[in-house]
Order: sequence, then structure tokens, then C-alpha cells
Amino acid sequence: MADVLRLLLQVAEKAANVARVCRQEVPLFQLLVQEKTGHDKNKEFVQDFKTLADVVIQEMICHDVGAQFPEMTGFIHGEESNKFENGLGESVTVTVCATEVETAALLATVLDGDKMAASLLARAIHQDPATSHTLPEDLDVPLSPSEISIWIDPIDATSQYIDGREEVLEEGHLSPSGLHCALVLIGVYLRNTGEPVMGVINQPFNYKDPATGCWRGKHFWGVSRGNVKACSVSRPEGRPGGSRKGAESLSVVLSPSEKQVVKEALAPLCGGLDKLMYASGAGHKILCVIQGSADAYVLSERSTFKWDSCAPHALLRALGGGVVDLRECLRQSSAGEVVEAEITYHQPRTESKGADIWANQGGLVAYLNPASLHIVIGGLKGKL
Ligand code: 2IP
Ligand code: CA
Repeated sequence: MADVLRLLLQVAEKAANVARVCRQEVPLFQLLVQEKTGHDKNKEFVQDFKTLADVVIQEMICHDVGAQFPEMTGFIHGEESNKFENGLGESVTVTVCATEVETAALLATVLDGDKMAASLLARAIHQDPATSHTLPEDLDVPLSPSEISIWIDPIDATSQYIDGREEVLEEGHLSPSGLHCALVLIGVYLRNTGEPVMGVINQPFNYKDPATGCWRGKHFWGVSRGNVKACSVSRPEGRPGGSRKGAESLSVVLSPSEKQVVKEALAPLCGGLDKLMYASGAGHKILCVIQGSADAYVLSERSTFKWDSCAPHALLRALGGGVVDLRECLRQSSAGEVVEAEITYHQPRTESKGADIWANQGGLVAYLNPASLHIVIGGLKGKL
């Protein structure tokens, strides 16, 4: 199964390349940042270019994975639906065709005949970028393609991707917003239990070369299956009490829109309200925990989905951490039960509608060290 991981790293790099091309090529960039106002808004062009780019990336991943592992066809899911309606009110199913020319022709039908944009996008989809990932030679992943399913988030933190603010990243330091928050997330889980077992994260905008002005990406991967645990990120050094080495209190990252009651409950654990950290992107916040720039990511709302958390969750499990359902943990803790509520990925909430079917309903806590989770749950108990 190291072959599946290799392929996912490759398709994630291809996806990152499409994301970069959409910002680099002027005709695509103009479509990406266009505000739908006035006349444009009235056109029967239901979805926008940003969604089209996401759909195309998702379809490309489905296509490439299904071609190499036919057992996985039908078990690859993502945030987007590939049904589009064009300016003439026609319904078009966006797929990756056998050739670049055919894909360009199909894309032109949803881009209101914009052939230039359609062929630039098709070229990026059909291009195989040079890949630079190496996996440990002895990496053995005890999984078979017929027992796994995939969640894809083609671009997480789309608002940061569109805004496009450039930041210079420092290792171990959390940068709250900017292009680096946009991530390609591919998570693998077991079909029968929903346990996340493999994850690939690609950060398309990790470093901008000052000489060329071109962006370089960075990738991260992790595998967690039984006793086999491997991750491209090494575990930060010992953290007594669950906090970062040398730090006296816990460091927690939150969504900028987190509730006041949650902030007030966590503040004493973190050394004050002003010590709480905020960052954009659900995947990016879990990556901050993976990389050790935060001890935990706490979210009280049901505003993340299976495709946001599956991939980074697998990396955290590979490192000995996890992602749990916050409300379920609080219930267990109040009932005096063992706190054990790792999020799973296989069961839809049939009582919900639309994307909510796949929401992480009870909010979440992402942690590297179980001690951090217990401190967070202790602090929030009886407060939500
Ligand atoms: C979003 C994105 C947002 C996040 C939200 C996700 O995914 O990661 O940034 O909100 O939960 O669903 P916040 O930044 O407040 O945590 P997408 O960009 O793919 O819609
Ligand atoms: Ca997302």
C-alpha cells in the first residue's frame, strides 16, 4: 500500500500545481478573483470559477486514483459536486477526459466559451509535475485498496486562496492568515470502521522564491494502521503536562469566529485571553498542531466537515495524537466515563441535509499529546 501513498502524494502535487497556475495565469486569475455583481450576477451562471477549479482538482484526483486502483472507484468522495449549469442553463458534468483537448472543450462549455481559460486549466490538469517525494524504503502499509475510502478537500481555506496575502513562514511560528493557509487535503479511512489511516497534505504556497517570484509547495504525509505509524513530520520533543517544551501553559489555536464563552473558558489554561491564537483554515489549524506551533485546536461549532479533518487527523494519529468530537468528550467527562471520542469518517448523519450530512457535528479538539486534550476538556466542562 505504499503505492497508494506514493500516488496520493503525486496527485496532491498535481492539484497544488493547478492551484498555483490558477493564480499565475492572468486569464485564470481574473476569473478567480472576479466579484459577481450587477449584470454578471444575473447571468444564469450558477457556480463560480473558484468552485470550478475545486471541482476540476477533485475530479482529477478521482480520475488518477481510479485509473491506477480500480477497486477504489466509487469510494473517493469530496467537498464538491461535479454538476454545473452553464450560461445557457444547460447541465454539464465536469470530468477529466482522455485528452487535454477534450477536457478543454468540456471546460469551455461551463466557462461560457472562454477557450483561453479552458485550455490553460486543461493543460494544468493533464500536466504531470516533477515530484520530489521520497518515502522510507522499508515503509510497509498493511492496507488493501479494497478496504479504504478517500475524502478530498481540493483547496481548504478558499477565502485565503482568493485573498492571496503573501507571508514569509518561520518554523515553529504560527502565521494566522495568508496564502499558506490554503491546503490540498487527501485523507484515507477504513470503509468498515471510519478510522483515518493515511493522509496527505500539500501546501501549494509554502515558499516564494525571491529570484523567480515562483511559489514552491511543501508536502506532509502520515500513516497509522495498527502498530504501523509513520509520518513525514517528526514528533516535537517531550511536552510535560501537555504544553510545549519550556512553556508554562497550554497553547491553543481557535477559529477567528470562535464563541466568547469558549475563549473565556480556555484563557486561564493558556495564560490569559491575549495568549489565545487565531488562524484561518480548518486543515491549516490542525497542521499547526501537527507541526507543534499549537498544542491543541479547539472548535465548538459544527463548521468543519469530514473532508477538512480526515487527512490531518491521520497525521496526528501517526504521531500519537488525534481529533475528537468535542461535545461527545464533554458528555463522557461529565458522566464520569472514559473520554474516548475519536472522529470517524464513514457514517453520514442522515437526519441532516446537504453538506451538513458530513459535518463534524459536535465541534472538535485536535491534539498531539493526550494530556493537552484532557486539560482542554477539563477547562470546557460545564461551560458549553
Ligand atoms: C473551510 C475553511 C475555513 C474554516 C471552515 C472550513 O473550508 O477551512 O477556513 O473556517 O471550517 O470548512 P475557519 O477558518 O473559521 O476555521 P473551505 O475553505 O474548503 O470551505
Ligand atoms: Ca474545507
